[in-house]
Amino acid sequence: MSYRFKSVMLAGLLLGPVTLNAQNPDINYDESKVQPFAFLDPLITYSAKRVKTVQRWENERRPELLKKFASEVYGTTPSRRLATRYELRSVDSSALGGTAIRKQISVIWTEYPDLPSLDILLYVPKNKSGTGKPPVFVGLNYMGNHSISPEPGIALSTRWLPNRPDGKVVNNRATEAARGVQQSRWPLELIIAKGYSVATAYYGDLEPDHPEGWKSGIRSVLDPPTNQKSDGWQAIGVWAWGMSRMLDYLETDNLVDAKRAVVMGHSRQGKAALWAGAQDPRFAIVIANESGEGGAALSKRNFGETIERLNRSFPHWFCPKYRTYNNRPDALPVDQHQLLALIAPRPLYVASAEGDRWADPKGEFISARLTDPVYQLYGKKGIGTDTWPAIHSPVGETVRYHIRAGEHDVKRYDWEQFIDFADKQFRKAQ
Ligand code: GTR
Repeated sequence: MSYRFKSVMLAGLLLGPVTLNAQNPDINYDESKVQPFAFLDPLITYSAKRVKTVQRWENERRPELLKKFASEVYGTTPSRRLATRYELRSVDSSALGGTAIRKQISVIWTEYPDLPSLDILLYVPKNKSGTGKPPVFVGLNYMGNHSISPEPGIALSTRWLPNRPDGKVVNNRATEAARGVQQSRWPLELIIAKGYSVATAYYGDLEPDHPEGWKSGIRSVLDPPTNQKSDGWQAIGVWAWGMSRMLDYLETDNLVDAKRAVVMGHSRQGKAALWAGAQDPRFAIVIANESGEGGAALSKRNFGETIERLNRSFPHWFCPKYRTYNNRPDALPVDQHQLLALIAPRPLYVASAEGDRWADPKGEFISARLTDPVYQLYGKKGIGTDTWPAIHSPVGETVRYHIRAGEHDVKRYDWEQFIDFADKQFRKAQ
């Protein structure tokens, strides 16, 4: 980190004259009220040594940061592997108007027949545009596999789902009318036309998203939260783990190139995608869309959602220790740019939306920018500029960032950028 950059950060981007009540902080949306905060250098170890080589980063600093994110933020991922069996439920070789193969595969947890399976929906392009097997986007969806496309061959999820005011999910169960309700977030035609596969699954297959959800999810058998360990595994960690299990399956499927797997998540799934990418180096590219607090956004920058709000609204997402930082993010021994840095040297995309101030778009940008010194260790250029870009003007090379007009959502524009980024990165790697 150059001195110039540090001083620009501290003087220009972060300083503000107003003091907030530390006991009762309000949500701040005023850039002039952003308080100065400590910058945690990703390249200085907890024993105050400066990391100057890739070797030291990989052998010492990266592992100690990973451990800290587990003990302070996301909880420790259980190391026990669950035995699995893959059951092919359906194959349609003329899906999406004949352009794609659609498969549905259930991951069965063989030791626990009562545990819900993880139901993967996979689309593979029939028209291979590049050489070899197509790369694959991997991501969890919010409303069931049936929500990403109206194709009637997709099994309607029978799992617990949050009710919808439009009546398409009633008594926490999907109705036929729920088909395709989130198709705008998954522009399959575009993705397939560009030569990419997509693998998705409903995140509630792993753990329904409410405080009691663990009882019918993976945690009930792998690590029940009953004794409240301070680094106990929680829902974000479970979803991250689930994306790695999807990748385990994809490694066995000859239709896709699992070495070119792109983990992508939006919002809470953006948080999970980052944690998955940090822990599982098999993900070749990591994309976090509007992941905000506990995702890409700096925790110590008081803008938008706070740790306290996050833990209050979603007590089942983060480990108990994280709650001790409610209202005192300054005491956290990590900040989220260090999570992003754990992705290096792999390509990383951080995306924000102008109308999504809750997620602190500028805090997401600064965080991405602060990974640059780690990418530089590998001879790679990350974001490469201190200037927060204008709307629809992506910046950066191996770490890329954009801010889109509009609200908190995943839009076609976002996918266009992600695909373009993946194209460039995979071309470079050839
Ligand atoms: C919000 C939460 C955010 C983000 C979002 C989402 O309510 O406060 O951190 O995760 O949900 O997942 O849509």
